[in-house]
Amino acid sequence: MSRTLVIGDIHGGLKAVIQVLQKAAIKADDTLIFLGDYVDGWSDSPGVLDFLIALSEQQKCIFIKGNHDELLLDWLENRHENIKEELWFKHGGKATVDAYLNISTETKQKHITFLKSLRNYYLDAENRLFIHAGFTNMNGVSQEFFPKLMYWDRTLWEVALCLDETMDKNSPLYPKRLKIYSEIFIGHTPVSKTEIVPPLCKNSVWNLDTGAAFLGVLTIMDCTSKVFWQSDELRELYPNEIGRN
Ligand SMILES: [Mn+2]
Repeated sequence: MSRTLVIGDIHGGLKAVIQVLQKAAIKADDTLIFLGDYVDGWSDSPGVLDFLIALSEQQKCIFIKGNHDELLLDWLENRHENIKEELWFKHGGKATVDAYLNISTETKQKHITFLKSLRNYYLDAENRLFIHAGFTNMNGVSQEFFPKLMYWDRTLWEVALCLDETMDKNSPLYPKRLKIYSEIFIGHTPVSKTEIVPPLCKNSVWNLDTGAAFLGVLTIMDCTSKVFWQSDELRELYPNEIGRN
């Protein structure tokens, strides 16, 4: 039977993506939904993009946009002069800039095309929402007034985390944002930056960012059965690097 699998924030960790797809024994009829933040952190950001582009030619892949993916697109297109002063440079961008030193113009153009094709969110037939960070509009993503929040927001996860799980859904105090979709799958805000943890579900919001950019691992999960597989620690896969630590 074909599956739908969701993958958390990769952050340049190509070896980890290859590993989790193998562990999950991906088949050609599986649908893969990537939650964004493909780049910045470990040294393989261009390699991750090449890998994802090639993979999408073999099977159905849905690529969501992360904030780091937009930051890279901006850099690739606009070539900032004082890049070292930017916050992006300090938050994983330096490894990306270094990695692009040896990448051809043709490949960069391919990556620009890919980064421009990323979608802000994906809603499936079962009313499950896949989005990098969150949204703020109480009527859902189609009404979001500030689209960038779909890959920058942290309030959706904060609300899901702090909400008492015993609260009655019919209570007037129950957050409207958590009643629109059957489930929401996000990345962006690591469940942990310091240890290996499973993906975390709070009030039907699944957070798949298990800290691959930091001291954690990369996670892939079957959206229906909730069975998941994780990579080795990224600091072991890239022993001579620091990632975003
Ligand atoms: Mn992010």
